[in-house]
Amino acid sequence: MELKVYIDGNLHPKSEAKVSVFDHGLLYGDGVFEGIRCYNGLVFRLNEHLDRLYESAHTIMLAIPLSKKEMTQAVLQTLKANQLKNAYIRLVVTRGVGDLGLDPRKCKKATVIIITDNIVLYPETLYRNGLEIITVPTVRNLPEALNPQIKSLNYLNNIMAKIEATSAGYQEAIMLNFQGYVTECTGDNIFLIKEGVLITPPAYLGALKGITRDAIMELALKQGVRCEEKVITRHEVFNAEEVFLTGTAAEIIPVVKVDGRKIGQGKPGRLTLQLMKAFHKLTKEDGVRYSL
Ligand code: PXG
Repeated sequence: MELKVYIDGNLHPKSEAKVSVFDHGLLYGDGVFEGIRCYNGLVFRLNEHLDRLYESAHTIMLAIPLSKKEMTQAVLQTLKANQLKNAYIRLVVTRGVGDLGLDPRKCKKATVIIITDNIVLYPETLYRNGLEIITVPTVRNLPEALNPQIKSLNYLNNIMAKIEATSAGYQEAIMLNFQGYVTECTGDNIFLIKEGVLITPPAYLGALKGITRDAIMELALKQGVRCEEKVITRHEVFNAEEVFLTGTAAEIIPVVKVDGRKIGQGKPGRLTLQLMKAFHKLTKEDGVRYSL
């Protein structure tokens, strides 16, 4: 059966799922999105993802033509139509069809797209042995210019950094802000552990407040691990006991080398492994349940 894609209330076969070339999502990256996972019939933290989507939309003055309740139903309907118990969900809301000018007032109605598909994770060996990453030259967007809290369709900042990483032979990259402070990676948040304390950069430096990031901090606190949002430089990363990345797609992935510097013992650390285990347990409990 061909995968079905939700567009504005209708389900279309993947090969026929199309939007207009006049859609400002395409012409200007004018829109917002979310990446969500579901695990064995449970949409992980769907409400939190919808809150973030609607907040992004509110900030760019984009009216989403569905209530959160209707959006939830649309997501579940699409998952059921595709008979998916485990999936990656891509929720996209664009400014809609307009003319060739920038003015968003020309776009009369937002376009709502829901894609549900099978997910491709990092290979299993990377979760066992850890990832090697580098810092790249492209600086993270300034919050005062394009706030990283807005999960907008304009991801060129991250794509530039991704290109720099992959050209150098690495899969992920640390992005610094304009002052040289560590913000996050191209599609993941970054954490380090120093003297047993879990540390992640504050979002105001220019990082997305990840849903996985929130979940990890909650799990750490529950396990009695102290948790701090702290301004850090590469020096703190190089000299951490453990480093890991978090994101919807990657979940938690250990980092064992940064810019050629070995992190800790050069293998996934004890607290990282403990949090990975706790996170996997959480994905079985926390979310919106549905049946096929
Ligand atoms: N930072 C950025 C810039 C992101 O885009 C995260 C952190 C992690 O947030 P969550 O809420 O997922 O814990 C993201 C996640 C991908 C991919 O293919 C990831 C994201 C967007 C698009 C693609 O890995 N966003």
